[in-house]
Amino acid sequence: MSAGTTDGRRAGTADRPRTGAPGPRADTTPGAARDAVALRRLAVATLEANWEHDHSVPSRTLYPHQWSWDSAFIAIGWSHVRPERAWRELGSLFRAQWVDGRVPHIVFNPALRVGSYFPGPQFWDSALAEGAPAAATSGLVQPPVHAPAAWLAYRRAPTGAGRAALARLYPRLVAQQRYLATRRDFGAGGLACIVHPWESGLDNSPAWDAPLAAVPADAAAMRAYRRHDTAHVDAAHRPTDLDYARYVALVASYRERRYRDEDLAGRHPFLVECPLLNAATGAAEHALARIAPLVGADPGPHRERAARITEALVRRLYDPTTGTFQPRDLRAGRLVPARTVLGLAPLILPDLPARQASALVAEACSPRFGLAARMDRPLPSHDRTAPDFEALRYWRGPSWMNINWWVRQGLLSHGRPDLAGGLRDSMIELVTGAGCHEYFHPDTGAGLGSPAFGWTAALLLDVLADDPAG
Ligand code: 9WN
Repeated sequence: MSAGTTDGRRAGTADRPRTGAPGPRADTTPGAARDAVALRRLAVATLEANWEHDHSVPSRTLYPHQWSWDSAFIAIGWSHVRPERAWRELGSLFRAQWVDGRVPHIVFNPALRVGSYFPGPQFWDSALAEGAPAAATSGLVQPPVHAPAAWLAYRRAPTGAGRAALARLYPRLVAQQRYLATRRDFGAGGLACIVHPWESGLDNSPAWDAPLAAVPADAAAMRAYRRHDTAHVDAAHRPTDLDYARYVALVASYRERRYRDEDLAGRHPFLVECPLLNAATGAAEHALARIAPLVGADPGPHRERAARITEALVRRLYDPTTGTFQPRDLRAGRLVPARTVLGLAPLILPDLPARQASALVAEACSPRFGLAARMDRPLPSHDRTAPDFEALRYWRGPSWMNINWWVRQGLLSHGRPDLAGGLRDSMIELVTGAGCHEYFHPDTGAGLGSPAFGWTAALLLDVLADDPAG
């Protein structure tokens, strides 16, 4: 495998060509990806092309900075081909950690021109916050999938350098957990709240429609801004202007308080306990319990916290009448009724009680999501039978590799290799047909959003390597 050409340089300057095309053309044409070798080559070429000095961009066109949970998924991919990059990826992200422990969801590359992403660093103005790093960042978080990623990367490449990287990361991963457990538990029930849909990673999921409806905003407010996303992708495949007006209003509300979490409870218009973010927090404690002995720390407290998070998830977010997990809208004081793929996320927890685990498998196998040992397409992001299911619009229906990878991990840890196998085959088939797209049409498998997308490539490498027949 060739060494990356951008190593050691701050590429991505204003005059850099901004195409999404990675590497040599023959390697990146979906039609060439006929078998596992070609697919692997496609994935590696995509990762190489998105590498930027000390991190990976999710996409050269749509997302040219560093994103938090993208970097975690991408590190898993790097661990298969260039483990040192997995550690650099996580290391660069955690260098932007705030003093309070939050890991910002975007770390901006100062070399890029103004307007390369909306909302950019000027809009976030992280410098006004106490304890923000020197680098410009957003003030929000994303699901903390970094400890599981670090553990998987180390397990894949258990070298001395990997162990040293784990030792450096460990206190930072612990601080991230502490931030979520202490500053974000607005419901005082043992779960962290998201204060913006972007924090869930599933931005315009129908799960957020009800809580977002309480955020006063007008689509016309977007006339004051220039959206960057719709210059690259069909607007019909993206969140609406009204969604964006609300996103912007929520950031403004948080920014006005200099991103301080104190007193947010009574004032901020969006406070929701998300099943995915909290499942990630629980999975992170499980991963930290595996990492702790390697770095001379005690795994006991991590196991205890993991058990408490699982218990809180079941107590606060599991709905026995629907048999799935649903977000809790703290301001409205109720569970959100939409049955989205977010509800399946707690399956990742190995200590999820058998009752809830079987309910989630049944939910995943229902016509809403279509999981089976032989299946044509991976799970969609929303209930296929719901009236607001939209096959083309972002997190309201399309299939995504990271969510399917997540569900597959859960199926493996709950003793369902048959279903995990069906899911794996359908994921590989999807990328074979369409290339490393950001998301996919849930029926036709057509590639949507950005081409050459980082976590699609990374997680493809992971499922390819995990060959049950090999
Ligand atoms: C806002 C980078 C990110 C992902 C999110 C995905 C999308 C950003 C956007 O892209 O969100 O954070 O501009 O739409 O929803 O999951 O991390 O890939």
